[in-house]
Amino acid sequence: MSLFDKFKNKKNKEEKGLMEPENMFVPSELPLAEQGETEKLETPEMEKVSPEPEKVQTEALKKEDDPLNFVERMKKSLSKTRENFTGKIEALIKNNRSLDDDFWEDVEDILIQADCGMKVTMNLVEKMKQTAKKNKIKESSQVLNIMQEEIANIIGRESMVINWAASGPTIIMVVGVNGVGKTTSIAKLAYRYKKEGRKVLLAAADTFRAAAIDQLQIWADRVGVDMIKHQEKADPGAVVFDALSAAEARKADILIIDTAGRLQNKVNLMNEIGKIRRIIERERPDAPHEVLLVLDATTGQNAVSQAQVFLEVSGITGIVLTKLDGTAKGGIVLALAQELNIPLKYVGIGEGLEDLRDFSPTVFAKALMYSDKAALEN
Ligand SMILES: Nc1nc2c(ncn2[C@@H]2O[C@H](COP(=O)(O)OP(=O)(O)O)[C@@H](O)[C@H]2O)c(=O)[nH]1
Ligand SMILES: [Mg+2]
Repeated sequence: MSLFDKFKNKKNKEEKGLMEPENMFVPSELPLAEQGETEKLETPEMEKVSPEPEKVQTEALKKEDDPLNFVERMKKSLSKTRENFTGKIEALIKNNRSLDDDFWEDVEDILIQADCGMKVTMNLVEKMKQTAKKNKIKESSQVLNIMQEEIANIIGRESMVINWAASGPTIIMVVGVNGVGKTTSIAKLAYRYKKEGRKVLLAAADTFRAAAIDQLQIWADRVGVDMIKHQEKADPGAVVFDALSAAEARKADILIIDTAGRLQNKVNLMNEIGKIRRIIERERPDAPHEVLLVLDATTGQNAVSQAQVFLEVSGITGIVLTKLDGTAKGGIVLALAQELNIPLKYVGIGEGLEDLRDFSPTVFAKALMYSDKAALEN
């Protein structure tokens, strides 16, 4: 049985409801611990995902001077995915020069392994077959070009920008489970908007641990923007309320709100996000202007399940996909585009302040599919 068939079987089981729904989510990232067991939640695993500010700052300083251009930088950060995806297709082309059924089946397996997901794989291979037929292509070596175009088509819309407020501060809420890169992405966004000449204010509404507030403060100082904070365990709603007034009073152009990603359980987490949202809506009927869901590319298909949970409750307007640099599972970009009707707005490609880029389908497809010509020759 090919890998693709196995996947199909699994998918059929899911569709028939044979799998436990909790298997679809990532329990380790949203633990269903008992209420009040806060001690238990402060696990070493949590420490592992928090950056050491010193190290991050030095890294950031180094990377700010990165001379590589956009496509080159993207190529570099996608190198693991490229190896696992385009590299394997190149190897296949070398071994199978004709576009027969075996060839397409092997392409399917490669796409599944790169976390493109079932729908994308079926869709992509079907489109490639059609194009190959239409253009009377017989040689497998031409498949890479077709694929690059089809990938850009699947991902769709080009350069989705932020929905700026017509007047007053633009309010951006940032949500996602613990460790995905919310705080780091907020720092990167703040850095970028400040560089564009906008006045940025941050709100530390992840009051779950003192360290989370400190971490955002370090970034705020580093970038040189103001931040509104309360004590650890304070009501996040109160932080947001204060931040909204401060944003008006200080004539900020943009307020970015950090939120907690780990509460006692999923219901608590969603309630807290809902509450913050309602406070924003009450104070500013036109806001929040963006609710950005941060997803970690290294979690592969789990990122899709996470997104589905958040989509149910929090009115997500865009996705920030982090850690593309650290994964061979970059096919997740395609799965997210296909499965969710939410634009991928930014991608994280490193730990430095400049390592957050506007997402462009064509640049992504180009960086992923660039062909190492030598690899195709003998
Ligand atoms: N390599 C890489 N690491 C990242 C990226 N974004 C975030 N991280 C790291 O992921 C870890 C968790 O980030 P953090 O912002 O604390 O996550 P949060 O819990 O969602 O706020 C930190 O070590 C970050 O440096 C990225 O795009 N690439
Ligand atoms: Mg955080």
